[in-house]
Amino acid sequence: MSKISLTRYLVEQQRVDGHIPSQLRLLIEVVARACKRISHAVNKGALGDVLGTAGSENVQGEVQKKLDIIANEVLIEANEWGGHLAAMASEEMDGIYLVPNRYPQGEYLLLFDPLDGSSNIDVNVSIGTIFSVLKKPEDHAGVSEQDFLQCGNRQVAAGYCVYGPQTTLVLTVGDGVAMFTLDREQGSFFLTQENVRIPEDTREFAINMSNVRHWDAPVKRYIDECLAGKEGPRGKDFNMRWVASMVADVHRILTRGGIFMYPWDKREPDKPGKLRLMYEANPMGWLIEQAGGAATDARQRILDIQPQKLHERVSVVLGSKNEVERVTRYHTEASK
Ligand code: AHM
Ligand code: MG
Repeated sequence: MSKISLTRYLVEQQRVDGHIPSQLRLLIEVVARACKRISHAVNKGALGDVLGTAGSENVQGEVQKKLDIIANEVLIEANEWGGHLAAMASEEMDGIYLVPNRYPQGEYLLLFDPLDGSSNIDVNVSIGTIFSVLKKPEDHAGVSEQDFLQCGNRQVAAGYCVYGPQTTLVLTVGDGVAMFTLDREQGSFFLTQENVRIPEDTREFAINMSNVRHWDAPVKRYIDECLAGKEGPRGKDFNMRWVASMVADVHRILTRGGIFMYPWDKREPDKPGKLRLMYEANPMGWLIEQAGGAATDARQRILDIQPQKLHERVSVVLGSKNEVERVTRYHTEASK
């Protein structure tokens, strides 16, 4: 059987269910094309002069890498002229980016973390692009930051592209999760897995263990129990993985199960967490749920959180359903 390209997949989805409007299909294809360009830049590494810092900081006070900025520009350039978008927002831009007047305005809003896992760029470890698509509210003309502040359960498409040994695009439009692998010779993404499912149980956790002394008691309880292994209350041994690229950790979980946690900790008690709600936790949370997993902020479902600001941070617990429910239960029990 011939391989199914991303374009063919989207066209057929549109035909069968009619739930991918043509503007949304265009949007997804444009994002995929941008990811292809980012993938090429990532691959060139030192030969393409794309490594190292850019000497600037983003709105969160993080030092920007050259590739953070390149990826951001690639996504903007690719998306601004197609007529499918009203505005964009990115981890690397303080405010929203309006589609310039010279181009037609569309009905969608695109949010992205152009290059996730920035600390891994220079050391040749997997990194990625995360994106989330919302519809602009129809009750008014123009577009403002307020229009972006919608719960994750309003997303109409979400996905990521991981730049690892293979470049893989992972997508949901609310009808399960599909994976597409980039064929470099043909220059196209081809469907490599459909109906991705995460096992409900797991023996693998992902957390940055160097923060153990800063954790809240329920997080410590959960990890201590995992570490106690066969002899402990869980009665089984656990394995640990931490790539420090959320895309790579989530990709592993979608592939073989597991739990990922970046919880609130005492280092910066006023911040709800490290990761960003709108362009990291929401798209990843939706993908995980669409594959049968769960995603919470350790207390409530991530997708039900009403964002108050564009760059809002959040605690993240996601992956195999039974483990996420356990961690969430430990938190509810502790606050009683
Ligand atoms: P970034 O978007 O600036 O790259 O930061 C997000 C990344 C996640 O991909 C990853 O899970 C986490 O930060 C790693 O943080 P740490 O270095 O504290 O372990
Ligand atoms: Mg990120």
